[in-house]
Amino acid sequence: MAPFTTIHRVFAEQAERRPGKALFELPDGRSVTYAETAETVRRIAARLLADGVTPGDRVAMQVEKSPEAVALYLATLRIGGVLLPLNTAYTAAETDYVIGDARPRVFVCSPERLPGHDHRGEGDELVVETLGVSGDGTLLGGGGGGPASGTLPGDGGHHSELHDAGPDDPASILYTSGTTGRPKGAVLTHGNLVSNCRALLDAWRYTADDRLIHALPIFHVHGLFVAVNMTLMAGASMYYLPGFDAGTVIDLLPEATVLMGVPTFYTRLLGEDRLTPESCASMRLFVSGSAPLLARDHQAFEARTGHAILERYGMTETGMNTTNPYDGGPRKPGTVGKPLPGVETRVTDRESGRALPDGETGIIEVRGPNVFAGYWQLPEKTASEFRADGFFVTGDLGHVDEDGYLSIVGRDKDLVISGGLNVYPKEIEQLLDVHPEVLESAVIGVPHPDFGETVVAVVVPAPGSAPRADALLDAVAGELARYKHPRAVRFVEALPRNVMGKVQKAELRRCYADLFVDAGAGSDAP
Ligand code: MLC
Ligand code: AMP
Repeated sequence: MAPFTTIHRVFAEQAERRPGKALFELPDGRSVTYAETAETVRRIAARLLADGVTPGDRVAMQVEKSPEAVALYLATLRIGGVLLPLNTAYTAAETDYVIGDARPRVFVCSPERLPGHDHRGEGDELVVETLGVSGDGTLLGGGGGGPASGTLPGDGGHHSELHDAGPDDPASILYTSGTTGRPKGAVLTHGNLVSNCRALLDAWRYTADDRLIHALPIFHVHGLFVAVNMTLMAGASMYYLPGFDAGTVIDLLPEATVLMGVPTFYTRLLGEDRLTPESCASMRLFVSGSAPLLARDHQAFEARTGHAILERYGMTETGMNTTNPYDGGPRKPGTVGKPLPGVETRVTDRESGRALPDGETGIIEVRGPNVFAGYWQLPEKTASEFRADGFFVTGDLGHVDEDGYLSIVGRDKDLVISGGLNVYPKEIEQLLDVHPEVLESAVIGVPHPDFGETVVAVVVPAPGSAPRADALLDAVAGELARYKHPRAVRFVEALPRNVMGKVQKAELRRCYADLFVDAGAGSDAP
């Protein structure tokens, strides 16, 4: 067996092997090579060391997408730090919670974010650095009085200086909310990242010849630990976009070979006349994941382009679990394929944990080198999500067909996935329920033509109150990232409950299923 290696070590090797090759192709026509990125990694690593980061320390990153942000990720790993990527849409309250929980040594934020979110008051421990979208800010020494390039302590740039992480050492903590309404940190190890990346490179035949269109955010598993890691490890290049814009992606298709996206990417691309077999002539692979891709969109995409989208299934806590085949079998619409090599999945009965025969629907469980180490400082919560034999209980519902393909048919966890972003109803309900004009609330996800699902709040007014929807939304808006905001509020006299008193969300979802059916992309409450 090959000795254990890490993402940052493979990157360093790639940078030596192909220094002049473009890693990033930017929208303004500039490119950034492997060697240039390696140099930025060394500079940032030196800065982080000077900030006092030691192995195991967390480095929080809440910055706009830039090549330097990827360098910050690699620099953190290079010195044994643990990367804590934060969604740039988080409000100050959401950010403060995560910073307070994970206690990073350094918090790197956008320069624009600094005035509103200066965490320096949280004790001497936290060092705040800034990194702007064009590499400006204190982190790279431009404007914050940091040391100049090339003269930094520890800036040797040799492999021997790379931190020698083991497979079980933490590499990153990704916060994911939960049914409790409080975000919890999923601790991913170096072994998780490398093993999953290797399995995907192999499964999708991803090589140095690939040119990826990267239009995802880099604060989630999909954009960072799938798309970026695969590109770095393969020595490939990426068209690195600030976000998803259908027109820009279509412009790039003739230059590219692979696109990785959430289903909203594909529904939006289908709305473009320029999506044709000709525009996709150089493309070899379209991947979808993070949320269910409707079979109808899969079929429409194939009819329009000749390409069957390859759907795969993953999770923050597990990285990628299953994938449809690249070759050697059909990519079945409505399925997420089979387990990646080394990954085991099974479908069980929720209560007893008994494995169910193929065809029966139950909870999907996963075991393998991809499965995270646990929730940050929550050993009991961690233990409650694992079976005694090491399988992780995903909370997704599914079944396996006669060919071994897994289909996800629903969720046992109370979760809305809007445009590939997770929204936990509890977090919103807790805010609504403390409003003086609200007796109680239930937050649900309903079908949406652009985001797949969107958030709706069903509210029972307090006795004698007649709250207005916009006033309620205003009251919670300041606490919640924009993507979590309910897009409609409906008032009811009482919430439907079962005999146990539990709110029947399935009934509410049925009741409001058509709310956005005819709504256009991006529309708010009809
Ligand atoms: C943006 N908005 C959203 C939203 N994204 N609202 C709900 N859900 C979303 N996902 C808000 C914007 O703030 C804006 O607010 C309004 O909605 C319209 O925005 P837009 O311009 O249409 O959105 P856009 O910027 O184009 O973003 C949409 C998107 C993006 C789908 C391209 O959300 C995205 O890139 N999603 C991918 C998320 C992701 O990477 N998930 C992977 C998680 S990892 P206003 O104020 O203007 O109305 C994972 C594991 C796995 O799940 O298996 O991969
Ligand atoms: P996150 O916690 O953001 O990583 O989201 C993980 C969840 O996204 C999973 O538990 C699934 O519910 C969902 N998910 C990911 N990929 C798919 C897919 N291909 N089809 C359906 N749901 C998916």
